[in-house]
Amino acid sequence: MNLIPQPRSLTERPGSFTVTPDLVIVAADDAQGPAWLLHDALRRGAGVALPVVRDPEGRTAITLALSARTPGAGNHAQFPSVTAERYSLEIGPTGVDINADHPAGLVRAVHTLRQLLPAETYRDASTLTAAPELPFLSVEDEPRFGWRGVMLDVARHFMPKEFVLKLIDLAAMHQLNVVHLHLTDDQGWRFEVPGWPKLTEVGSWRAETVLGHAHAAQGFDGTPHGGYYSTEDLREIVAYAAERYITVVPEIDMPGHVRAALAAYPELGNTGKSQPVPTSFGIFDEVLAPTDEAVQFARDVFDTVVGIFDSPFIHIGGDECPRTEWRESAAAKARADELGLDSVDRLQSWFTSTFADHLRGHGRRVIGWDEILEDGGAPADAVVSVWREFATAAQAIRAGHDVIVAPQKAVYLDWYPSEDPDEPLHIHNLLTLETIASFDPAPPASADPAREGSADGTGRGRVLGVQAQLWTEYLPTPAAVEYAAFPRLAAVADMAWASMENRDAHPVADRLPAHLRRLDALGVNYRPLEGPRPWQRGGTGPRARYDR
Ligand code: TNX
Repeated sequence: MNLIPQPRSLTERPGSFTVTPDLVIVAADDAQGPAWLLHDALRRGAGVALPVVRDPEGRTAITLALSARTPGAGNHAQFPSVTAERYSLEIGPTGVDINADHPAGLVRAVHTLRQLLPAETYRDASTLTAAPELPFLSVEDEPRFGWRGVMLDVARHFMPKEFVLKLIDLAAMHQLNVVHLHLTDDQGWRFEVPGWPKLTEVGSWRAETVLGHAHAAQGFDGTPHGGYYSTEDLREIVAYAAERYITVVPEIDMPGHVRAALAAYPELGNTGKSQPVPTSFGIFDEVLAPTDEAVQFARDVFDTVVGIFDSPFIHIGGDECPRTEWRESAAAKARADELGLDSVDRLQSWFTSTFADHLRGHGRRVIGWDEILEDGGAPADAVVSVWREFATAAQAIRAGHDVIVAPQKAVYLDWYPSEDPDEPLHIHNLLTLETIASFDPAPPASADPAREGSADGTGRGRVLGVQAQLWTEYLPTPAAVEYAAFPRLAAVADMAWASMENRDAHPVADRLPAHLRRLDALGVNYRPLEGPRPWQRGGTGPRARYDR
């Protein structure tokens, strides 16, 4: 079957069910959304427009049913929860039966069903010459982790809205349920905030971009780069994801990585100095000043964000925030004293709590990169994205935090996919498919924290799940992002969904060749298993890797 991710249990039987135009899709009111997703997929990819009905009236059917009713449960009411996503799928001579407790589970089943059809059905128009067949089988499925994410950095390089929607589709196909958008960074601010017009007028574009790697710059390209999403664009992205039971988690990176905001409003910084949006990449000393104005700015930003995104979690960044400017600033020292902090280094912790309090008032929880654990730490309800060292996950859990496992050595898809000197420019290091396929995201001291609800028996912190990162310093276009993402993201999706036992029994490497036919049909610029095609190589210009 070559399903990715591997379902929890799958039993094949001899025979197959033919998808013919006289079938109907049966769904009660609460299952209509998933039913129409299936309808749309079959109409486009298989050329059959099956009626979606409430009563089969004796016709052969694909039936989507909710076994335990969850009246009024919105997309996010049960997120992240593995039980909301479990489903059963039964294909036999009398039809197809899908059951789940929650519509999210029905959507996951629809995506499994789609993978059971010929790969050609992933095309936007049917190229089939015969009615497609579905193998007789039964699947009982449930994810290992309730948070299965992919982060796209749309700040370093702006990605068109169409590509964000495509990534949501690709996430859905791989049974991921979180698309995290890194919306702000030094090199660009990507959405509108009422009252702060210069964020987009000034902060959303830079004059040019470094050619080659920042550590071996080959000059600058002389071409402005920028873009931002309108509020309507973001609402569309959120709604599109919600139809697929995917949560869009917005990230506003503060108090560091804010040079685009400071280019727009230098008064929010520690020096007041006006500097343009940076044209190269790295970690900059310029950070928010610990002032009332900066806090008001952050509140206005978060108030806008919660009006657009319905995610119960809002990411506040918090990574790579040098203390250099605070240490040199008399005003920052005075503010730290006034707040009773014994060092300016603790100002980041104060920012984290201030943001968390504000967002809690909106009924949301903050997530921060693992630096929020340092110099005074974060409120207990803050979720920690563990990115530097995997071992930090266990520490964060012991400190009472829920964690998202996102270690660079296992899930940073901006790292090189191979040691091939012909690889196109990536940021650095090496992350192979094999490394991903063998990584167990459960921290030691716990066999399966997702099931126990606690990694250390305290009943406090726990692993919400796993998330891959696509940082785009050196992935300037959707094609470059697709090359870095696939097929490695398929292995991440398998890691996040399937148990270790199931992954050992069904190595993802065995399923990838068939899966790549699906990505071919979708027109994804993936990296072939044997290495880059000639036109995907770095060549000898600024897209060549500089470390070879
Ligand atoms: C570190 S991961 C960063 C990003 C970079 C990334 C490159 C994290 C929280 N911060 O700003 O883009 O490394 O791999």
